[in-house]
Amino acid sequence: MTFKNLISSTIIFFLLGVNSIVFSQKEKPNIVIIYVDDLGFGDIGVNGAVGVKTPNIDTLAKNGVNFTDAHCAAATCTPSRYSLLTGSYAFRNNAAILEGDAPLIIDTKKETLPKMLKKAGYTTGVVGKWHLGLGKGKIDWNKRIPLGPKEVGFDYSFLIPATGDRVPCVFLENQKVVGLDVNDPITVSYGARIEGYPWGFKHPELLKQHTDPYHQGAVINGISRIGYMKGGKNALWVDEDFPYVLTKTAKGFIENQKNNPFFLYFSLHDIHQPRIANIKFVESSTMGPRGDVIAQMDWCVGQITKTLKETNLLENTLLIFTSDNGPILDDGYVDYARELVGNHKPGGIYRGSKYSVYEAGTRMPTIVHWPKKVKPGISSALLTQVDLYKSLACLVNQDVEKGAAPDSQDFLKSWLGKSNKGREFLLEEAYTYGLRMGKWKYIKPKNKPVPNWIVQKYVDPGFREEVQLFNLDEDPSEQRNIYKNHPEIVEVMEQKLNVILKLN
Ligand code: NG6
Ligand code: CA
Repeated sequence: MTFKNLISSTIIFFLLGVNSIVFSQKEKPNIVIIYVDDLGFGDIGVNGAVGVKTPNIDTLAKNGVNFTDAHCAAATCTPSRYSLLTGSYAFRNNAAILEGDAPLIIDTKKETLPKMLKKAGYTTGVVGKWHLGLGKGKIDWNKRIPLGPKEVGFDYSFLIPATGDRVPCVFLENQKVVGLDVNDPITVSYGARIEGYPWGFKHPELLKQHTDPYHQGAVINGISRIGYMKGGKNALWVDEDFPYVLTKTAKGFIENQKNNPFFLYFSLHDIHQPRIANIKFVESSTMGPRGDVIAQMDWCVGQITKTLKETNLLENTLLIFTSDNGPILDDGYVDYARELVGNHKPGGIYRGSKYSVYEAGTRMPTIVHWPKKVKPGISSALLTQVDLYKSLACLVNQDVEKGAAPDSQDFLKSWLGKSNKGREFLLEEAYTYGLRMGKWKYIKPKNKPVPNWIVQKYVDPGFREEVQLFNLDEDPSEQRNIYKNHPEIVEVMEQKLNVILKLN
């Protein structure tokens, strides 16, 4: 090698070394995102859970990085998931909680996180809750659904189509209803009441848990849901079996990936309502149903780590454990949980909940575990799930297509615990907008109409007629609105938010 060549290869080596970690196809880490539903910051042992033990999650935290200021994109499910998979803020697409028969909200012409990973040679799979819509108009549940995970970039899918409290109560595998009897076709309605499964408001005697007026549609497995449904008797899910069915499917997907790096988006139903723990987990916490399903969820996490260990894949798997939005107590079902027993704080010291713009709405329990590359520790970097797209693209050394992931930024080093650098500005979407700038938290005055059922709930959505500004270093629980003392900070943050929202 000539001196000149040596110099240029050294430069190339350095450039690569600084910007990315380059892997051969065989060395590429598997990527698993375990996405829990409605789990709050304080609901896991390492973050102070009181009434329930989460040994499997705590082990991940102890051997990985536990993040204290990492956020989902929004305080509800569909918007957060949309942002995770597209690297785009949910407001850009008006993404909001979807009904069970809503069309797919992800543009299939655009690159997504799984499509990007496929280009990098990954086999991709999603197991669990979807809630991003399916098809493009009225769905025929008796045929393969034309638009869904496949078109979004997943090679394999096994889904709860929307939420556990919405019809249809069936699983979809690769966009077909599992176990459907063609002689008993499925019809679903979110408008007119259709005859079929009895209606909750007419038959309270059939119910395992009583509900608010919004959850009184089709009664299936003793639980009344949002929406009406007819047919598909053989295909109905049993809520109590969710942990086993989903875990077994995720396990199967992992075991099938012998020679290829894979991306698994394991999207649990727990701890969303209806909270109907399997008998194995009933009374496994001191908090009643909400605690029991946390224990059940922890068991699912343990099954995934166990499978990765047994297949010798744990060492080189980047596992991200987190949640889609903050905690909520009874969200439609009266399950007599003792959620706050022993001073358990679902949102930790943070104010708010699911649906709320205060910190507990989006500050998520977040753990990154990758024995081969990540050193155990705690990180206070200010991070958002919107950035996983570009950070993972950097990890696998894959370009992001032009126009894709417009809001995503590369924070790979921080996600891997190698830097404490976080976002300069971080958007928190709810029924109004929150913006973080270091220790400062700005909340825009009320901006969208809020559904009545949110107002009726015991949650604190956070919108006010006036601006709110908190100093989280001194006041992490957002108790003292000090916007009048800091007009200059308010101005900077207001302007930045306007730029993000492109109002200017
Ligand atoms: C709300 C439901 C709530 C829950 C939520 C979605 C009512 C009154 N409430 O609309 O029960 O299903 O949607 O939760 O309809 S999420 O975690 O998927 O965002
Ligand atoms: Ca959720």
